[in-house]
Amino acid sequence: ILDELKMPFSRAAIGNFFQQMPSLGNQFLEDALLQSYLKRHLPPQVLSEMSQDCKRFAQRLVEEIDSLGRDCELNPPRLQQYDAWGRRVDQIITCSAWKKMKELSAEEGLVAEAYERRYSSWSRLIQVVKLYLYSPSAGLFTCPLAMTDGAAKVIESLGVPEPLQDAYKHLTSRNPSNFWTSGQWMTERRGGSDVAGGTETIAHRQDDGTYRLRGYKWFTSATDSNMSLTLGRVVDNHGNTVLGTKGLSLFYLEVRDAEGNLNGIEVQRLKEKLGTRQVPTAELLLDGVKALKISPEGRGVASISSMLTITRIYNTIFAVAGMRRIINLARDYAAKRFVFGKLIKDHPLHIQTMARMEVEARGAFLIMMEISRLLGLEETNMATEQDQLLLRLLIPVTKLYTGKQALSVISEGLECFGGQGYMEDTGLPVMLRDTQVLTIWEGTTNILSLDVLRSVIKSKGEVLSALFSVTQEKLDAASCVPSLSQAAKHTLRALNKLMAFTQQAGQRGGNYMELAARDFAYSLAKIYIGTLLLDHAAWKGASATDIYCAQRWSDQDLCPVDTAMESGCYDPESVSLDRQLVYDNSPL
Ligand code: UCC
Ligand code: FAD
Repeated sequence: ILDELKMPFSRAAIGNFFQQMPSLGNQFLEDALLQSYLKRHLPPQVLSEMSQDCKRFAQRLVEEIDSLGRDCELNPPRLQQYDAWGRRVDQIITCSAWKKMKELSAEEGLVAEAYERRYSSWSRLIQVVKLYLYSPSAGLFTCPLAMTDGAAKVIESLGVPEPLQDAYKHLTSRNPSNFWTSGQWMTERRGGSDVAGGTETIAHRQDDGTYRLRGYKWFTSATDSNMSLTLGRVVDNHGNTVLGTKGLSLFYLEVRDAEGNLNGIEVQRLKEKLGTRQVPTAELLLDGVKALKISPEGRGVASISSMLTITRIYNTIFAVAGMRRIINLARDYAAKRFVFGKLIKDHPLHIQTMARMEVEARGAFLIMMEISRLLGLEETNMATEQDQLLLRLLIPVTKLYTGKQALSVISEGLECFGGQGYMEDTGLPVMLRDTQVLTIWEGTTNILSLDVLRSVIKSKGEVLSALFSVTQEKLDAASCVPSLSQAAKHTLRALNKLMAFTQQAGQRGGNYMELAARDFAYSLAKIYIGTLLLDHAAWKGASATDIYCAQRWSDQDLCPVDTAMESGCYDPESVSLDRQLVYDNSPL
């Protein structure tokens, strides 16, 4: 040893210091806000049962599942198009860890829990908690689970008709050998946002009442799934189809037949993606796929919208759980890394940086729980009209906001590890890569901002009235708590500005509201999250950190739409000025 110390850099020794790596603890027990949220809301018996299960599951994550998730990243799927004898086989080959994820998802009831409703209206929220724990360790298996859950939801909303009963049982099974996953094939080459303008797939009715689909699906994730829901246009007796959304119907199909042969599908290629490499995402030629029409003709988009609700919630879960995971790893690391004479956890500027991440993650967590709670009420017929309106409005708001914030928090999180945060073999960079997709799939930020407007217009403003009245009520209550009154008043001022903006904008014509859509959605998110934080902090069981967190949230500009309106961002002339700015010096 003495020799080594004298000559630390020789062929036999590469130096004495090795940084201790961050380690993963029990993510259920370490999550202070999760614990206090559950304590506050769940009935004691339900809390006790689900806590035991989640504690066990979180330990299983540390001991078994987290490394399987890493294996999924290191052994991505590949496509074998031909067998040795030249036959077209189109096999998507996945690793054993990916297959194990499917088994354990069934065992743990990750989809089933929401449909068994053992815990009445809390079932959905309890399922979401388990998915939240699972998500960052799942090697992206929550992607197929999202679509599986979404497909079950569509089938349930159709009343589980006889031809879909088997599929429903498979999707909601706890038995690994019966459990099915589903795809969601909506996007074609012409459009993933503009599905109505982009769908070229046609459906010919057969004598037995089934349909044959022909088309090209441009993005199909988890293409190793057993079934899928997809959109197509029914061809009438004269060979015509109806254009636009009114021509789209929803179809159910099984990917393979009983012998394992593909059902009129050719896998053209697997996509080469920035992230989500664990998941096979393919381009598919549909060449006479046998399918069942499961929506009334022309009601395809409306019928698949309940799937969108579910997958957008899973998107949120992935975003919020990713923020939590990087923060928890970074705080562990900060207690192990020693620089400038002390641990980085003792450098106040580093801790301030992490505290800002923490505020973002806690806010996102509460809005995720809020939509899960509301969905649980709706699914057990316990939701009031106000709850239903809130849910419709908050789904796109939450998806778009948490997806964007996760990118910023996870990027900051990598920086917390310095250069190691950039090193592939730490398993950290994959978190950022995978997060980038959250703002694109299941509706981009702009498309979801426009969906917020759709929900406002369709409800004739009632979704906003519901949100404004719940927010007002909670803020009034919080302003009576001395430590929260300033933050509550600040949030109330933002709410009043937003209400005033809404009234004014309603009187403006043209594309005023379209231009304001993104800032409007952000204002809704910031104000409502601030309100949820205050509401939680006002609870008698709240901690000092709950109070501090609510105060910190309210420090920001909570109503960006008002700030941008004041500076004329949505005035008619800004459209051409923006265009000139973007295309400055461009030949276009
Ligand atoms: O991207 C994908 C990834 C799969 C992987 C899953 C991962 C999940 C996360 C996992 C984490 C690890 S799958 C593809 C996703 N594609 C989209 O999200 C499409 C984005 N585009 C839109 O959302 C557009 O807004 C469209 C397609 C919905 C617009 O279509 P239309 O046809 O132009 O829309 P309309 O005409 O406004 O609406 C048609 C009907 C209306 O109902 P009715 O006729 O009764 O008035 C709308 O109210 O559909 C209804 N509708 C909705 N209802 C439209 N959107 C909604 C909604 N969000 N909720 C309820
Ligand atoms: P476009 O619609 O061309 O959008 C381009 C840009 O224009 C975006 O910034 C968008 O916000 C903006 N834009 C579009 N319209 C408007 C508007 N009206 N106002 C303002 N801005 C607008 N799809 C499936 O169906 N199934 C899958 O399994 C699936 N898996 C995917 C997996 C991955 C990894 C990825 C990246 C995508 C996947 N998709 C899937 C496709 C995804 O849903 C679409 O890519 C997405 O919805 C965007 O559609 P687009 O690519 O056509 O973009």
